[in-house]
Formats: sequence, structure tokens, C-alpha cells
Amino acid sequence: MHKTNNPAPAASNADLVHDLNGRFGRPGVAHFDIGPGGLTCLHLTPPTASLRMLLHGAHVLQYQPAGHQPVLFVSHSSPYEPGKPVRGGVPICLPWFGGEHTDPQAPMHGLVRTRAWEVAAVEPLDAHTVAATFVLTADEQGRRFYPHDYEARFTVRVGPMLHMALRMRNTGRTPLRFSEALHTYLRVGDIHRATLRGLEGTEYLDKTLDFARCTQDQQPVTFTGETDRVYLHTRATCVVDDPALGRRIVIDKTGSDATVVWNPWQQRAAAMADLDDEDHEDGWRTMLCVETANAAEHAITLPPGAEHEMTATLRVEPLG
Ligand code: TA6
Repeated sequence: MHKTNNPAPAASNADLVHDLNGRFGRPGVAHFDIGPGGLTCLHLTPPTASLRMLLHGAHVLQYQPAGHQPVLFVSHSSPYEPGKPVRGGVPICLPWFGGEHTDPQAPMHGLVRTRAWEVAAVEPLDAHTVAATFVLTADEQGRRFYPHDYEARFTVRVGPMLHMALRMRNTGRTPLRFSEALHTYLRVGDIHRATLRGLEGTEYLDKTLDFARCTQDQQPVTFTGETDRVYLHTRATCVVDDPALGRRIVIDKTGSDATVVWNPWQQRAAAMADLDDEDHEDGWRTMLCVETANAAEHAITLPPGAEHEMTATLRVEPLG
């Protein structure tokens, strides 16, 4: 085939949106537009819920089941630009969680949350649910920190519940070691009154105590200060009771042995330029991260050709 020295001009965002709507748009159920910061945004709107997500990081921005308030927290001062992670929604942490990399220059939470993913499929599953799948493979830029071949696939299934599935496949010839998280920012009415059930008696690493090993007592987790914990050996369903909004959020998971719980609280949040709420007030008061993960000692090693899937399913129930 004749190779040209003049690569095709990069498609404009408008061209990309037009192409994506032509290939994957479904009237009334799925459409793409130019979202915040000029980033390409997918809207999934089955009759039972709505979801917005960016190709940037395959980042779920918001999920709102019919009859309920938005489920996710998204900071009103989040950046929306290539190379920067969005603050809020569901950042995908892969191929490492947090600072789990030997190179201090390596970006926090891996590579994929600041990369543009490709749309692989958008399909109604039934009258109530629509699914979308995004794909990302290794690129030269990332090889500096992670010299491996892999394919990551992220599928969202939007309906009365939000089902998210992150699948990692080793497409290389050597074992692939990775850690991961769906870094879900839940929206709560008041963190002071929220509680988290499901982790009673569970061992955790407390980042605020230099990752000291601790054990959760037989009570729900309550929040009175900076909380940053990697709960270990747990496949438990977590339940966030939110009396301020009169609801509970249930998070079921599969393929995950760790659950990360985080709220920066006032002092650490004050040092974060991108964390505030719709009133440009203290975003930390109305957010709680409950992250479905495989981190710390639960990092995964895949032989060539093997794959692993981790899922999280969120649903909202009235508190009563
Ligand atoms: O998941 C909790 C955590 O690792 C915290 O330690 C804090 O760093 C948070 O993630 C946010 O990280 P980010 O890089 O998104 O600012």
C-alpha cells in the first residue's frame, strides 16, 4: 500500500462526534456530543436512568436512575483536559492503583484515566437497559512506565442499576502484573452523617497511619476525619447509608478482593484546587469514595493470553 508522508489531518472533535453518532448513535438512547472542556461525551438515556461519560479515561461522570438524585459526586472545579484526571465520577485506576509503582515519577493511579479510549460498542440490551464498551491498548508513551502489551475493556450497563465491568487481557508474551480500582466518588448529603456497612471486622491498610495494618471493629465505618483505607480480603457488598439524602447506595462487586474508602476531609481538601461542590463549597462534605479494587497484596499477575474481569454494580434504595 502506498504510504503518504502527510498523515491525514486529525479529525476535529465535531468530525469525531459526527462519526461516532453515525456508527453508534441510537435515537433517544445513545448519542455523543462535545462535553466539558471540549471532550467527547457519551449520553446513555434508557427510560430508567441517564449516564454521561467521556472517551477521556472512559470516565463515567454521572449516573442518575429515574426518580432519584444523581448518584455520583463530580467536583465543579474539576479539570477537563487531555493529560489530566477528572475529579469525581468513576476514575479508572490501571495498570496500578495509587502510588503502586517503583518510579516516583509514575503518575498516581496508573495511565488509563488520562488517555482517550475507543468506543467498541453501544447496544440496547432490553427496553430498560443500554450498554457501552470502550477499549484501550498499550501505547509507546505508556511503555516508559509499563513496558507491557495489554488490552483493557470497560463496559457500562445503564438501567435501574449501574453495572461497570473492567476487563484486563494480557496480549503480550510475558506475565502481566497490575493493580486496579474503579475509584467511585459517591454523592452523599453530609459525610458527617453517612455510614458504611459491609466491612465490619475487616483488615485494612490505613494510609493516614503510613499504611499501618488495622482491623475494622464490628461497627459500620463512620466519618469524623481524613479517611484513607485499603480494606483487604473482602468481597463484601458495601452499603452507604445517607440519612441527609434519605437513601442508601448499595455496591455489589465481583472479581475484587479489596475495597478502598476515602474522604480527604477538610485540611487535605483545602490543599486540593479541584475539589468543590456545586456551591463552590467544600466538596469533601458531600463525597465519599468507595472503590472496587485489587490493590496492595491483591495485585494480579496474568499469564500471556489470560484475562481478568472486575465488576461493580451500584443501586439506590430509599432509606426507611
Ligand atoms: O483512593 C484513595 C486515594 O489513593 C487517596 O490516597 C487520594 O490520593 C485519592 O486516591 C485521590 O487521588 P488523585 O490522584 O485522584 O488525586
